[in-house]
Amino acid sequence: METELVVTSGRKYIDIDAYASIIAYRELLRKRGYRVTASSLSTLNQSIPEFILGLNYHLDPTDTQKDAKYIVLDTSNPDFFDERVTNDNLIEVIDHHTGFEDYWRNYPNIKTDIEFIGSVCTIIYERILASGHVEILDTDLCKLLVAGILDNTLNLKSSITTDRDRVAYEKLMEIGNIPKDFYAEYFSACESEIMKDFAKAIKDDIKIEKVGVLPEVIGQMIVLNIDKFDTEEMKKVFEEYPEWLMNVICLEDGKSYLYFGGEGVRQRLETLFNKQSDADDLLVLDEFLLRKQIMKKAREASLL
Ligand SMILES: [Mn+2]
Repeated sequence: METELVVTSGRKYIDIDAYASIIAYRELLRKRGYRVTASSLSTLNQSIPEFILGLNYHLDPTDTQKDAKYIVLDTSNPDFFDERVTNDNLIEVIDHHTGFEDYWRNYPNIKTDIEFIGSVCTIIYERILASGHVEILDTDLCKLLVAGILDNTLNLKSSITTDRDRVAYEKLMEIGNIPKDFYAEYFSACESEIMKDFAKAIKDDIKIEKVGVLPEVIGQMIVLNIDKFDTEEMKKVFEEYPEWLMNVICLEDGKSYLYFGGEGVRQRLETLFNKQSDADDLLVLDEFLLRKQIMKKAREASLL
């Protein structure tokens, strides 16, 4: 039997960029004649609200062939790959988180495409375009990719947003004939999803990775308005960790609210950002940064 290709992503939790891009890449590879599925052993986080799950595209079951070959999207750190992936069954990595480019140079048989761009969905859109299969982009597939771009670029307002992301967004909106206010529908659906179980929403998007002076445990949440953010409830989630950081990105005022706990964390963050903290447990950045940007900054600072 023909080898099965499995498109998958990270371990533990995946977000809309991963969810949408693995589904869209499956559609492209299927169109090109491959036997391919898209699946994940991980929990879908709150960036994937119910109406997204109700679209016409879904993940496949995870019981894949024993000799299946894997393609990983939206992460390039091998410690955080879906648990079925090994360096022996892996054939391709497409990501927009930096840090592991050198590592993958040691594996010339594994194709890698790691670019610091707003969203992996943008890369997949470009591949669909380049392969000449734009016809697979129906409204629901466009909505998926647009949601991934909106989420990962913070409504195209984050400084990591590239012109490629903007073009992909505009083209997908046009091809899918998607109403202009789709971003509002998407972000308010995510907010409702968060409010259903606030603590769980935080837990479902915690990254544990030691980078530079940052605490090892880093959470992230995107909110429309900071007033709705319950700091007491949040602190309970981090109680079990000796040190932690929570990046609350507020779309309305364009700021990152960095809450933190643990000895010495305040000073380390003040040094890293060259900015006084606003309280014992809070440092506010004048423009929002995504967690991956904060980690990139810390990684670069540690190399100086
Ligand atoms: Mn992403």
